[in-house]
Amino acid sequence: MVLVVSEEVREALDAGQPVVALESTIIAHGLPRPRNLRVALELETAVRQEGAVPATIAVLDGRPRVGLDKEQLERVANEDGIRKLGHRDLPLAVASGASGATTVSATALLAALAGVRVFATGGLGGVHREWTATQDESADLGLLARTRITVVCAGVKSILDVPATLQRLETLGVAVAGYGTDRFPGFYLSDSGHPVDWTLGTPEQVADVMRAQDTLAGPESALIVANPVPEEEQLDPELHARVLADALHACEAEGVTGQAVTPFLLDYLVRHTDGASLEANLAAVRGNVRLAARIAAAWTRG
Ligand code: PSU
Ligand code: MN
Repeated sequence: MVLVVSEEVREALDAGQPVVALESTIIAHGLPRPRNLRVALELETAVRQEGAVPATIAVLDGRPRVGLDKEQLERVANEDGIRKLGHRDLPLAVASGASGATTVSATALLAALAGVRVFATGGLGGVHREWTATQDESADLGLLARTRITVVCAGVKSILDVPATLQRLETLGVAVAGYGTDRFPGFYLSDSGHPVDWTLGTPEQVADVMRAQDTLAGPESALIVANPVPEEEQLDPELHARVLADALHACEAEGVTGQAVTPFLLDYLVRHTDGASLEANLAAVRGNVRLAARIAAAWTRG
Protein backbone atom coordinates (compact mmCIF):
# COMPACT_ATOMS: atom_id res chain seq x y z
CA MET A 1 0.00 0.00 0.00
CA VAL A 2 1.50 3.35 -0.99
CA LEU A 3 -0.62 5.20 1.55
CA VAL A 4 1.20 5.94 4.83
CA VAL A 5 -1.12 6.36 7.80
CA SER A 6 0.65 7.75 10.87
CA GLU A 7 0.80 5.54 13.93
CA GLU A 8 -1.37 7.89 15.97
CA VAL A 9 -4.07 8.03 13.30
CA ARG A 10 -3.94 4.28 12.73
CA GLU A 11 -4.32 3.57 16.44
CA ALA A 12 -7.23 5.99 16.75
CA LEU A 13 -9.02 4.44 13.78
CA ASP A 14 -8.44 0.92 15.08
CA ALA A 15 -9.78 1.91 18.50
CA GLY A 16 -12.85 3.59 17.02
CA GLN A 17 -11.77 7.02 18.22
CA PRO A 18 -12.68 10.22 16.36
CA VAL A 19 -10.30 11.36 13.63
CA VAL A 20 -10.55 14.53 11.52
CA ALA A 21 -8.81 14.86 8.16
CA LEU A 22 -7.32 18.27 7.40
CA GLU A 23 -6.39 19.66 4.02
CA SER A 24 -2.89 20.94 3.22
CA THR A 25 -3.38 23.16 0.16
CA ILE A 26 -4.75 25.84 2.43
CA ILE A 27 -1.42 25.68 4.32
CA ALA A 28 0.93 25.60 1.32
CA HIS A 29 -0.97 27.75 -1.15
CA GLY A 30 -3.90 29.38 0.64
CA LEU A 31 -2.16 31.20 3.50
CA PRO A 32 0.91 33.44 3.59
CA ARG A 33 4.16 32.38 5.32
CA PRO A 34 5.03 32.29 8.17
CA ARG A 35 1.47 32.44 9.45
CA ASN A 36 0.62 29.26 7.56
CA LEU A 37 2.68 26.95 9.79
CA ARG A 38 1.28 28.49 12.96
CA VAL A 39 -2.22 28.01 11.60
CA ALA A 40 -1.52 24.39 10.64
CA LEU A 41 -0.38 23.66 14.20
CA GLU A 42 -3.23 25.63 15.72
CA LEU A 43 -5.82 23.70 13.71
CA GLU A 44 -4.35 20.39 14.85
CA THR A 45 -4.47 21.62 18.45
CA ALA A 46 -8.10 22.66 18.05
CA VAL A 47 -9.01 19.16 16.86
CA ARG A 48 -7.25 17.68 19.89
CA GLN A 49 -8.98 20.06 22.29
CA GLU A 50 -12.28 18.67 21.04
CA GLY A 51 -11.09 15.15 21.77
CA ALA A 52 -10.28 13.99 18.23
CA VAL A 53 -7.05 13.09 16.44
CA PRO A 54 -6.01 15.38 13.56
CA ALA A 55 -4.89 13.81 10.29
CA THR A 56 -3.37 16.43 8.02
CA ILE A 57 -2.92 14.97 4.55
CA ALA A 58 -0.19 15.66 1.99
CA VAL A 59 2.17 13.84 -0.38
CA LEU A 60 5.85 13.88 0.57
CA ASP A 61 8.51 12.43 -1.74
CA GLY A 62 5.88 10.48 -3.60
CA ARG A 63 4.25 9.04 -0.48
CA PRO A 64 0.68 10.07 0.33
CA ARG A 65 0.54 10.63 4.09
CA VAL A 66 -2.47 10.68 6.38
CA GLY A 67 -1.27 12.30 9.61
CA LEU A 68 1.87 14.44 9.56
CA ASP A 69 4.43 15.04 12.29
CA LYS A 70 5.75 18.51 13.01
CA GLU A 71 8.70 18.20 10.65
CA GLN A 72 6.44 17.05 7.84
CA LEU A 73 4.02 19.92 8.48
CA GLU A 74 6.99 22.30 8.32
CA ARG A 75 7.90 20.95 4.91
CA VAL A 76 4.38 21.52 3.61
CA ALA A 77 4.36 25.06 4.98
CA ASN A 78 7.86 26.17 4.06
CA GLU A 79 9.35 24.08 1.29
CA ASP A 80 9.64 25.81 -2.07
CA GLY A 81 8.30 23.74 -4.90
CA ILE A 82 5.52 22.05 -2.91
CA ARG A 83 2.96 21.42 -5.62
CA LYS A 84 -0.80 21.74 -5.50
CA LEU A 85 -2.29 18.30 -6.00
CA GLY A 86 -5.84 17.60 -7.02
CA HIS A 87 -6.95 13.98 -7.03
CA ARG A 88 -5.91 13.54 -10.67
CA ASP A 89 -2.36 14.49 -9.75
CA LEU A 90 -1.91 11.79 -7.10
CA PRO A 91 -0.66 8.97 -9.36
CA LEU A 92 1.70 11.39 -11.11
CA ALA A 93 3.09 12.61 -7.79
CA VAL A 94 3.45 9.08 -6.44
CA ALA A 95 5.22 7.71 -9.49
CA SER A 96 7.58 10.66 -9.80
CA GLY A 97 8.38 11.00 -6.10
CA ALA A 98 7.00 14.54 -5.97
CA SER A 99 5.87 16.46 -2.89
CA GLY A 100 2.66 18.39 -2.81
CA ALA A 101 -0.18 19.74 -0.75
CA THR A 102 -3.56 18.15 -1.35
CA THR A 103 -6.69 20.07 -2.34
CA VAL A 104 -10.12 19.15 -1.08
CA SER A 105 -10.48 16.57 -3.86
CA ALA A 106 -7.18 14.80 -3.17
CA THR A 107 -7.58 15.08 0.60
CA ALA A 108 -11.08 13.62 0.53
CA LEU A 109 -9.92 10.73 -1.63
CA LEU A 110 -6.94 9.87 0.58
CA ALA A 111 -8.96 10.30 3.78
CA ALA A 112 -11.63 7.94 2.51
CA LEU A 113 -8.98 5.40 1.49
CA ALA A 114 -7.56 5.54 5.01
CA GLY A 115 -11.01 5.12 6.58
CA VAL A 116 -11.34 8.68 7.88
CA ARG A 117 -14.95 9.80 7.49
CA VAL A 118 -14.89 13.45 8.60
CA PHE A 119 -12.88 16.20 6.97
CA ALA A 120 -12.57 19.92 7.72
CA THR A 121 -11.49 22.69 5.38
CA GLY A 122 -12.09 26.39 4.72
CA GLY A 123 -14.09 26.66 1.56
CA LEU A 124 -14.64 24.16 -1.22
CA GLY A 125 -13.63 24.77 -4.79
CA GLY A 126 -16.47 25.10 -7.28
CA VAL A 127 -17.65 26.68 -10.49
CA HIS A 128 -15.70 29.80 -11.39
CA ARG A 129 -17.34 32.92 -12.76
CA GLU A 130 -16.98 33.05 -16.56
CA TRP A 131 -17.38 29.30 -16.59
CA THR A 132 -18.91 29.41 -20.07
CA ALA A 133 -15.60 30.75 -21.42
CA THR A 134 -13.09 28.86 -19.25
CA GLN A 135 -14.91 25.67 -18.20
CA ASP A 136 -13.16 26.12 -14.86
CA GLU A 137 -14.96 23.95 -12.33
CA SER A 138 -12.96 22.60 -9.40
CA ALA A 139 -12.40 18.86 -9.39
CA ASP A 140 -13.60 19.05 -5.77
CA LEU A 141 -17.22 18.77 -6.91
CA GLY A 142 -16.91 15.69 -9.08
CA LEU A 143 -14.82 13.88 -6.49
CA LEU A 144 -17.31 14.63 -3.72
CA ALA A 145 -20.03 13.14 -5.90
CA ARG A 146 -18.28 9.77 -5.64
CA THR A 147 -16.60 9.76 -2.24
CA ARG A 148 -18.28 8.85 1.04
CA ILE A 149 -17.00 11.55 3.33
CA THR A 150 -18.42 14.38 5.42
CA VAL A 151 -16.85 17.74 4.62
CA VAL A 152 -17.24 20.61 7.06
CA CYS A 153 -16.66 23.90 5.25
CA ALA A 154 -17.77 27.53 5.28
CA GLY A 155 -19.45 27.07 1.93
CA VAL A 156 -17.54 27.60 -1.28
CA LYS A 157 -15.09 30.39 -1.80
CA SER A 158 -16.90 33.62 -2.61
CA ILE A 159 -14.52 34.18 -5.52
CA LEU A 160 -16.65 31.55 -7.30
CA ASP A 161 -20.03 31.56 -8.98
CA VAL A 162 -21.92 30.43 -5.88
CA PRO A 163 -25.38 29.70 -7.38
CA ALA A 164 -23.79 27.79 -10.27
CA THR A 165 -21.78 25.77 -7.75
CA LEU A 166 -24.89 24.98 -5.71
CA GLN A 167 -26.62 23.89 -8.90
CA ARG A 168 -23.72 21.61 -9.83
CA LEU A 169 -23.80 20.02 -6.37
CA GLU A 170 -27.48 19.32 -6.89
CA THR A 171 -26.91 17.84 -10.35
CA LEU A 172 -24.05 15.72 -9.06
CA GLY A 173 -26.17 14.43 -6.18
CA VAL A 174 -24.07 15.77 -3.32
CA ALA A 175 -26.00 16.34 -0.07
CA VAL A 176 -25.72 19.86 1.37
CA ALA A 177 -26.95 21.04 4.77
CA GLY A 178 -26.49 24.35 6.57
CA TYR A 179 -25.25 24.00 10.14
CA GLY A 180 -27.54 26.08 12.34
CA THR A 181 -28.64 28.13 9.35
CA ASP A 182 -30.93 27.96 6.34
CA ARG A 183 -28.55 30.20 4.36
CA PHE A 184 -25.60 28.87 2.39
CA PRO A 185 -22.52 30.48 3.98
CA GLY A 186 -20.29 32.70 1.85
CA PHE A 187 -16.83 31.66 3.12
CA TYR A 188 -15.58 35.14 4.21
CA LEU A 189 -19.24 36.06 4.79
CA SER A 190 -21.78 34.33 7.01
CA ASP A 191 -24.36 34.35 4.23
CA SER A 192 -23.70 33.96 0.51
CA GLY A 193 -27.15 35.32 -0.28
CA HIS A 194 -28.42 31.88 -1.29
CA PRO A 195 -30.58 29.46 0.71
CA VAL A 196 -29.98 25.80 1.55
CA ASP A 197 -32.81 23.28 1.65
CA TRP A 198 -31.72 21.49 4.82
CA THR A 199 -30.56 22.62 8.24
CA LEU A 200 -28.80 20.50 10.88
CA GLY A 201 -28.36 21.71 14.41
CA THR A 202 -26.17 19.27 16.34
CA PRO A 203 -23.24 16.93 15.68
CA GLU A 204 -25.56 14.02 16.50
CA GLN A 205 -27.95 15.07 13.74
CA VAL A 206 -25.07 15.18 11.28
CA ALA A 207 -23.96 11.71 12.36
CA ASP A 208 -27.53 10.46 11.88
CA VAL A 209 -27.45 11.70 8.28
CA MET A 210 -24.11 9.93 7.75
CA ARG A 211 -25.60 6.69 9.04
CA ALA A 212 -28.65 7.16 6.81
CA GLN A 213 -26.35 7.62 3.81
CA ASP A 214 -24.78 4.26 4.54
CA THR A 215 -28.07 2.54 5.24
CA LEU A 216 -29.62 3.77 2.01
CA ALA A 217 -26.58 2.48 0.12
CA GLY A 218 -27.04 4.87 -2.80
CA PRO A 219 -24.12 6.23 -4.83
CA GLU A 220 -21.02 6.81 -2.69
CA SER A 221 -21.38 10.57 -2.37
CA ALA A 222 -20.32 13.08 0.23
CA LEU A 223 -22.22 15.13 2.80
CA ILE A 224 -21.37 18.82 2.88
CA VAL A 225 -21.93 20.51 6.23
CA ALA A 226 -21.90 24.22 5.52
CA ASN A 227 -20.91 26.03 8.71
CA PRO A 228 -21.00 29.84 8.61
CA VAL A 229 -18.26 32.04 10.00
CA PRO A 230 -19.75 33.90 13.01
CA GLU A 231 -21.21 37.22 11.85
CA GLU A 232 -18.97 39.23 14.16
CA GLU A 233 -15.91 37.64 12.55
CA GLN A 234 -16.95 37.91 8.91
CA LEU A 235 -15.33 40.23 6.39
CA ASP A 236 -17.17 43.52 5.95
CA PRO A 237 -19.57 42.69 3.07
CA GLU A 238 -19.00 46.02 1.30
CA LEU A 239 -15.24 45.70 1.44
CA HIS A 240 -15.62 42.13 0.24
CA ALA A 241 -17.70 43.11 -2.79
CA ARG A 242 -15.35 45.90 -3.81
CA VAL A 243 -12.06 44.04 -3.46
CA LEU A 244 -13.45 40.88 -5.02
CA ALA A 245 -14.45 42.80 -8.15
CA ASP A 246 -10.92 44.23 -8.36
CA ALA A 247 -9.40 40.79 -7.80
CA LEU A 248 -11.41 39.25 -10.62
CA HIS A 249 -10.33 42.05 -12.96
CA ALA A 250 -6.68 41.62 -11.98
CA CYS A 251 -6.91 37.87 -12.54
CA GLU A 252 -8.19 38.40 -16.05
CA ALA A 253 -5.80 41.25 -16.84
CA GLU A 254 -2.81 39.18 -15.75
CA GLY A 255 -3.97 36.14 -17.68
CA VAL A 256 -3.96 33.84 -14.64
CA THR A 257 -5.54 30.47 -15.45
CA GLY A 258 -5.93 26.89 -14.23
CA GLN A 259 -4.61 25.85 -10.83
CA ALA A 260 -3.19 29.31 -10.22
CA VAL A 261 -6.57 31.07 -10.20
CA THR A 262 -7.69 30.20 -6.68
CA PRO A 263 -4.36 31.02 -4.91
CA PHE A 264 -4.11 34.26 -6.93
CA LEU A 265 -7.55 35.47 -5.89
CA LEU A 266 -7.12 34.46 -2.24
CA ASP A 267 -3.78 36.27 -2.09
CA TYR A 268 -5.19 39.36 -3.79
CA LEU A 269 -7.94 39.58 -1.20
CA VAL A 270 -5.49 39.27 1.68
CA ARG A 271 -3.28 42.05 0.31
CA HIS A 272 -6.11 44.43 -0.53
CA THR A 273 -8.13 44.06 2.67
CA ASP A 274 -5.16 44.71 4.95
CA GLY A 275 -5.32 41.11 6.08
CA ALA A 276 -8.99 41.28 7.08
CA SER A 277 -9.89 38.54 4.59
CA LEU A 278 -7.21 36.36 6.17
CA GLU A 279 -8.72 36.83 9.63
CA ALA A 280 -12.20 35.95 8.33
CA ASN A 281 -10.78 32.94 6.48
CA LEU A 282 -9.06 31.73 9.66
CA ALA A 283 -12.13 32.29 11.81
CA ALA A 284 -14.11 30.15 9.38
CA VAL A 285 -11.53 27.36 9.31
CA ARG A 286 -11.22 27.32 13.10
CA GLY A 287 -14.96 26.94 13.49
CA ASN A 288 -15.04 24.18 10.89
CA VAL A 289 -12.24 22.21 12.50
CA ARG A 290 -13.93 22.31 15.91
CA LEU A 291 -17.28 21.29 14.50
CA ALA A 292 -15.70 18.49 12.48
CA ALA A 293 -14.12 17.09 15.65
CA ARG A 294 -17.49 17.10 17.40
CA ILE A 295 -19.14 15.41 14.40
CA ALA A 296 -16.38 12.78 14.33
CA ALA A 297 -17.02 12.14 18.02
CA ALA A 298 -20.78 11.78 17.47
CA TRP A 299 -20.05 9.46 14.54
CA THR A 300 -17.77 7.17 16.52
CA ARG A 301 -20.15 7.11 19.51
CA GLY A 302 -22.55 5.44 17.09
N1 PSU B 1 -10.05 26.95 1.00
C1 PSU B 1 -9.21 27.89 1.48
N2 PSU B 1 -8.00 28.04 0.91
C2 PSU B 1 -7.60 27.23 -0.13
C3 PSU B 1 -8.48 26.25 -0.65
C4 PSU B 1 -9.69 26.15 -0.04
O1 PSU B 1 -9.56 28.59 2.44
O2 PSU B 1 -6.48 27.38 -0.60
C5 PSU B 1 -8.06 25.29 -1.75
C6 PSU B 1 -8.69 23.93 -1.48
O3 PSU B 1 -7.64 23.02 -1.41
C7 PSU B 1 -9.57 23.65 -2.66
C8 PSU B 1 -8.79 24.35 -3.72
O4 PSU B 1 -9.73 22.29 -2.89
O5 PSU B 1 -8.43 25.58 -3.09
C9 PSU B 1 -9.57 24.53 -4.99
O6 PSU B 1 -8.69 24.80 -6.02
P1 PSU B 1 -9.19 24.71 -7.54
O7 PSU B 1 -10.19 25.82 -7.67
O8 PSU B 1 -7.95 24.92 -8.37
O9 PSU B 1 -9.78 23.35 -7.72
MN1 MN C 1 -9.82 25.37 -11.30
